[in-house]
Amino acid sequence: MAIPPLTNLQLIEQFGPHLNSTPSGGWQADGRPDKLINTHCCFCGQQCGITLKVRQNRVIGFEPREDFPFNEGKLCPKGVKRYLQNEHPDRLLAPLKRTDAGFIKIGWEEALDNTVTAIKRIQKEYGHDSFAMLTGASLTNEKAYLVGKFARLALKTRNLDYNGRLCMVSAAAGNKKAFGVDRAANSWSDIPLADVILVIGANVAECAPITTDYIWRARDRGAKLIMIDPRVTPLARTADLFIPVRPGGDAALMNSILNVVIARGWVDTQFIEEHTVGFNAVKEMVAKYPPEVAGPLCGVDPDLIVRAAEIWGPAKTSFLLHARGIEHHIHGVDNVLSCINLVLASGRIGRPGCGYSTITGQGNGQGAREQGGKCDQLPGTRDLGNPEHRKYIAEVWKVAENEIPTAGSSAEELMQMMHAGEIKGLLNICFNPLISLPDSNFTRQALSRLEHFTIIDFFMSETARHADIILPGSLQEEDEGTVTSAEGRVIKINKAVNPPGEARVDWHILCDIARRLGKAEYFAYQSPEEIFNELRVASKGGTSDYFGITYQKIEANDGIFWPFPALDHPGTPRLFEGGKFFHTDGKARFIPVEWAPPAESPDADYPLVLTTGRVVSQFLSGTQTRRIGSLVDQYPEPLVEIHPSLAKQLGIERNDKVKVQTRRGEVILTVSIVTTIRHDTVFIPYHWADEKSANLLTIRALDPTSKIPEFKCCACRVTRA
Ligand SMILES: Nc1nc2c(c(=O)[nH]1)N[C@H]1C(S)=C(S)[C@@H](COP(=O)(O)OP(=O)(O)OC[C@H]3O[C@@H](n4cnc5c(=O)[nH]c(N)nc54)[C@H](O)[C@@H]3O)O[C@H]1N2
Ligand SMILES: Nc1nc2c(c(=O)[nH]1)N[C@H]1C(S)=C(S)[C@@H](COP(=O)(O)OP(=O)(O)OC[C@H]3O[C@@H](n4cnc5c(=O)[nH]c(N)nc54)[C@H](O)[C@@H]3O)O[C@H]1N2
Ligand code: SF4
Ligand SMILES: [Mo]
Repeated sequence: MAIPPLTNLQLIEQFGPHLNSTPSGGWQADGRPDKLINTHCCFCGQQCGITLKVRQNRVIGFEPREDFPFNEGKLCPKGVKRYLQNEHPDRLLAPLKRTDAGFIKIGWEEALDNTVTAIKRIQKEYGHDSFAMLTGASLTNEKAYLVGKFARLALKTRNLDYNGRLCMVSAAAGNKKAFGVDRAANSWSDIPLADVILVIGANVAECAPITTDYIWRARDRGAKLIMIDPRVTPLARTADLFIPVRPGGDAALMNSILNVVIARGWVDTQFIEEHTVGFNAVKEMVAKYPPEVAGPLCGVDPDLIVRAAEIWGPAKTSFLLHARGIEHHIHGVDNVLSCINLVLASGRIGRPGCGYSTITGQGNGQGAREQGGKCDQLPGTRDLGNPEHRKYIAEVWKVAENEIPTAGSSAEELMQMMHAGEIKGLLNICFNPLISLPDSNFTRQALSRLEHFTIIDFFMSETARHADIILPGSLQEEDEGTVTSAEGRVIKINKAVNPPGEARVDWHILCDIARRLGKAEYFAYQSPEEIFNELRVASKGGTSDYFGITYQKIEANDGIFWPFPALDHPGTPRLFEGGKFFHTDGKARFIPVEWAPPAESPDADYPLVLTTGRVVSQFLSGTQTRRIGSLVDQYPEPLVEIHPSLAKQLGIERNDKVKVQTRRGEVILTVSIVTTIRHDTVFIPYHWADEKSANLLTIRALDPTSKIPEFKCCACRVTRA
């Protein structure tokens, strides 16, 4: 009989904690934990299971959870070091107020009083909508739900939006149009069963590291991997077929692959007839994209398009994955639809090994958009413009329907309204727009024009430097709640420690402000679970139905897949079983998309394409990961990736400083000359601040439907500095 290997925790129990102590690990060899808390990583949407080790109300270490079915003991470098935030010397420990002499510490009473007085004054003078709220998808479902209710009932403003606007909205809009629902079509357990995996616009190895393992498992069975990206990312180096698309070329490329698939008869006619509508319009559209026409549009050798079709077309099972590479565009929604058209035509969805998904970005990228942080949505992914939906939520909230404001503006549009002086006040929890929105110079001006700005954060973010009042909030491990992972799995975050100093749990802060605005009756919660139980009812009957989910059930099952409409429901890891989609007729929609150029194409003045993204050791705006020494060591500053042939042409050598300029601004950074990028494309990771910020360069151009900014391409010029 095989003896199961000891888990790391068992080893530590037997042999002592020195087994896990590292020079930069930060916990003493004598410090045995007095508590072990099972929870999840606070960073990306993979939501790996971890165990936090706690000693005397301090997080002193961690273990990856080997029993959690998603990551099974694996973590990426960020997950390994995430626990170092709890005791970090930069933690905000008391409320701060801006004065002429800089920020000074003040008491909570004074801080909250300042905020509430400003809200009342601004709203009295300029109307309710002149006070906006920004929020983020690192918050739990409970907090996201609370923020949605808080903005609508306590602030009475239409103008609430969230940082998922920079992330998930193109995928969400595309999925809703095609499938009538916005969630990963499959749990990740279908990936290893696929014979072909097509990844487009996703740097899986660096941004969804644990997904790499699922793809490898498929390849161990002989699966073929196609990767489409302007850069040969780490996973792409192992692909069977790599297609170096020019940024912004994806819809032409995907239309063309479908063109060949149709021409060779690799479509599932029965599936199309029984489960979809609109195929003929798509067939007509893609007829305009034979490989020799599409190739030049997307900067790709037409033969590669044919080879992709030949691998994808005849496969028995397949999985298509995409992420921000195709979504961060003014045609982001169209790009998503061009992928879905290929999947639907092949009929390979809703069955074992047959799937499709966008890879969710932030920790609660999925849940936060369902619960009401998005300017046009109510809980349960309900539509703020739909009278039935409004009426239902009004009943749950015990208010009249007309007390719920109508849909407001999206995040970048809100920034434009601040710039124009239409929005005068801002409350921000969990969003760092100064780093993350395009065209940072514009964002900085907009923030400086506010009459009042309060922010709730646990670190002094770059955006917080512009605030009048800073309220110290809580880290993920300082509160409990739920989040919904990339797979659509609702999981439980458990509290390990109390917030340090005078910092407070986020939801207490919001409820306190609501009370001071005279709305105590709607915010009399005693615990996150009480908020969750209201959320369950609010989501009931909506597409993202959580009604049957309880904290106890999540813990007992290592997470639960929505929709979960009743207490005895089995959960839904795979949507669309039996070809049943979420539109009222049960059918999926083919939607034809035409390729169109990006907002800004290269020209004589700015001859290159700039694209931006991530590196494995840093997370988003970097407020959290730029404070963790070992992650900084791994990638200390942004490097400008350019191809050797371009470097030669520009007279640039290894480690030179280069100036990258666009019509918005310029940065001077060190170059990284790599053969893994297209000759005509320049890449800069965006996690850094001030003069190192990639968003000094990017363009404020939005997708007309999703309002996502075009982070993934604009025109630039590179010179030796
Ligand atoms: N290490 C790390 N992991 C993260 C995050 C992080 O900040 N750091 N953030 C999380 C979040 S919120 C998100 S949204 C995800 C993002 O995950 P990804 O979307 O995978 O990451 P990005 O680096 O933004 O972009 C992905 C790829 O798109 C490519 N690309 C650029 N332009 C185009 C194009 O026009 N077409 C195509 N096909 N590809 C293009 C880039 O070269 C890049 O390799 O990662 C999550 N995980
Ligand atoms: N050029 C370029 N720009 C991009 C992208 C790109 O690829 N290229 N990607 C975009 C994408 S996909 C995303 S998701 C956005 C991210 O946009 P950001 O909003 O900048 O993301 P974060 O860095 O998570 O910032 C969130 C802030 O909230 C704080 N915070 C985190 N968790 C909590 C919490 O639980 N409570 C409280 N109170 N505060 C918290 C953090 O300290 C941080 O200051 O950036 C976008 N910007
Ligand atoms: S950042 Fe993502 S992949 Fe890395 S450990 Fe955390 S949840 Fe897992
Ligand atoms: Mo994101």
